[in-house]
Amino acid sequence: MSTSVIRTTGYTASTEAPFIQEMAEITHHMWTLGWDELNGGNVSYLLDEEEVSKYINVGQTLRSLDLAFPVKELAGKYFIVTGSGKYFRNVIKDPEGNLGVVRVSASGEQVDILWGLREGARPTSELASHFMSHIERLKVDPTHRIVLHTHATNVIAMTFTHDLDELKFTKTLWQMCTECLVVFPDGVGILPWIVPGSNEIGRETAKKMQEQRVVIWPHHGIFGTGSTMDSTFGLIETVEKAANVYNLIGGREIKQVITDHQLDDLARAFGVTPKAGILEL
Ligand code: 2HA
Ligand code: ZN
Repeated sequence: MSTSVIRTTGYTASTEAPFIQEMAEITHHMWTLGWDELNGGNVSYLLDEEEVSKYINVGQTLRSLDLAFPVKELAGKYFIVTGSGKYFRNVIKDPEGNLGVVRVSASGEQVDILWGLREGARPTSELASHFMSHIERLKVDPTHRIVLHTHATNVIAMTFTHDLDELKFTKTLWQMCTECLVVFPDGVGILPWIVPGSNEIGRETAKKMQEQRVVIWPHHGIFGTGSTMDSTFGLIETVEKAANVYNLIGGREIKQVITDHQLDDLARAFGVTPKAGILEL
């Protein structure tokens, strides 16, 4: 007999679901990077009904929660999300206690919890930013699936010492490692400091997501979006790497840089269009 949970409903043991494993893997990885201390960070991942229903009984709602912000655009959509107050460190050993699969109700005013979030747990405190960002990214990219928020250490540090003008910030990141421009030609958006967990920060984050896939919250962390876990994590990892190089340089004298013309050559070679207003050619 296998030691995994055998359900009488005919569903495969749900923790075998690839989307649950991906969530467990990525949260563990980010925790080991030191980005997600305590309950820091949150992830949401848009799923297909067909994929969810292979592992979870979508006909059975465990409970429903009211949303403080209606998301009619997401009605009927399924997501796997991290839980509010839950630690990334613990997801891998207890996915069902720390993650949840939810479906947005037909009115867009509630979420139905279908799996996980055991013992009354709630979806991430940043659900407004996640859901509103999903709405905006789906408008510009139908393959969009993932919103990932993490307290990437070097990005946070850089928001203390660098000008927060997003064009200047983007240019510095592009200059730190040659391939940055290729990975995020759309640049990074930057919000002013806003109280986290609020609908306001959700709205402002989503507004920035209309133009780019990365939004930085000064002195707090970063939001990245994408169509796969690999590409979304890779995007954040690349921004964090550039911020790391910036911090390593610190106040020391810079003797040479990647010039704007070299960045332009790079963009042409890789067929990407740099965000306007940054390169001076
Ligand atoms: O507590 O990261 O922004 C989770 C967070 C809030
Ligand atoms: Zn945070």
